[in-house]
Amino acid sequence: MAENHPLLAPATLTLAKAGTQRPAYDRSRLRTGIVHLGLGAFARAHQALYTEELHAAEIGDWGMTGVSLQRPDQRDRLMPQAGLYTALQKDRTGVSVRIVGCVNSVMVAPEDPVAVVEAMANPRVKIVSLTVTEKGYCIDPATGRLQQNHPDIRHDLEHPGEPRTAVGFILAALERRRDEGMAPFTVLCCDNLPSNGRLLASLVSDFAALRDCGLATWVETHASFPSTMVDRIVPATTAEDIAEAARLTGLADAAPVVHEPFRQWVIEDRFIENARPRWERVGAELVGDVVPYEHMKLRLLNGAHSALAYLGYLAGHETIADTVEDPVLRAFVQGLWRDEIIPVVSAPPGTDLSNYAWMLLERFSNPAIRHRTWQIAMDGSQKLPQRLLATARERLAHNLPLPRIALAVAGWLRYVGGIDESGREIGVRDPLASHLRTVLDQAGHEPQHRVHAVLGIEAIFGSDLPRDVRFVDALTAAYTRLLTRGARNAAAELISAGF
Ligand code: CS2
Repeated sequence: MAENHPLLAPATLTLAKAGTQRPAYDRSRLRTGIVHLGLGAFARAHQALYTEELHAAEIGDWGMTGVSLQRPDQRDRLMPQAGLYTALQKDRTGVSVRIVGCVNSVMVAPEDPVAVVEAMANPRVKIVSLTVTEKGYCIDPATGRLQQNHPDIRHDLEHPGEPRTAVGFILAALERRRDEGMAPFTVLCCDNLPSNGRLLASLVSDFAALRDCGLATWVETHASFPSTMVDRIVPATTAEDIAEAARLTGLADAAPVVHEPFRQWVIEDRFIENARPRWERVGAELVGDVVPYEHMKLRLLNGAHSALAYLGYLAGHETIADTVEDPVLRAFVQGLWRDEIIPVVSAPPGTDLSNYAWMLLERFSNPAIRHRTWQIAMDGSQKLPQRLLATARERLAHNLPLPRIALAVAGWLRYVGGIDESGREIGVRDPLASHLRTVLDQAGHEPQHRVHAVLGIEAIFGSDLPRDVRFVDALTAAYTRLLTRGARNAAAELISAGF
């Protein structure tokens, strides 16, 4: 692996091989203005890179403290490197390499939650941003309300000064700031959820109301939760990526990230005291209303990603790039965009949705990005509502057919059953995995019974979809076809039937 290389550290930066971009500013002058909850690969390849590029132009107040809400891994890898890491931008034309310096420190919340609250309450901190994934919000995906019975939320109600959840940390730190007469920070949600800022504001408000009505009112009056649309494809880092980063830079990095060239960040410009990095100088779009961008991205990109993840996995494809190389699944996803999603999504100003979909296919085909179908298939119960079911509802409202969406949802249903098409066990990762398994086991083998049983999970399907005969019939037909014919043939039959 990387034993022959010196470790990545401030003192070894000058040894980086030619062609490696290094922080173009004095890191010792970087003060922490952002606390980021959930500093995974995505945030390090997206928000941190925008911020990094900005520092080359205006160094100062926007260093980042990362907080891991669960495991110590990121801290254990990053802190021996003083927060430095390598970002590899890859496509079919090659790789470009950058060492990133804007992460000042990484904390592990379960080890010292009080210290995390203190870091967030520091008056220099103006922004608390988050990428904690869909399940990190303790939300009921179908209703958008806080799951008050979630064990971690119950914990945070009993121990408000030592929280576990993102919502608990935000409220504890806002409370501290209120008590000390400080302005709140801006809360910047960067997860793939609809109206993510508004949603998080209402979760924090739900939680605050359970604790103290005065605090709830203060948060509602003073805090700000702009919504954002974030986009960049960033697969999980592998051992090969670690070896490649060391080979390219000459420095051993335990925590590189790999990403595609494309990126997009659309942010509602509602920051407390207008205190924010000038991210627009490096390509972010600051807008009044993020909703059209977010609908486009969640429904076209993420909707297609989930559809390809389930059908591709079942058809034996390891990555999204492999899946869209398969002519049948490529035609399937093109039809999904053209015939089922685009007709019911409004385009953001100046955007042509057919071009956008064409670009998505190019991005998905990037052979240098090995984005595993298994990785995207994770947490489907939290992803389906905003990615595929929202489009299904739009189509039903206009009385339009939805055979491809039904096949994608059927793919998910087949997948969470836990056995693949060749009889092998699937490693299903989902907060509802065991519930889904029980529900399906109890339903027996008849496809319509299995569909009926799963549609009964209100947190995923709400109360409307199970009552809509058109949806139930489409899903039952797709699922039956998937069971008898397999994912690839089921998609091929849809295409040859003229859908
Ligand atoms: C993917 C997203 O893992 C997933 O569910 O669909 O992470 C996707 O790659 C990003 O949203 C792209 O911006």
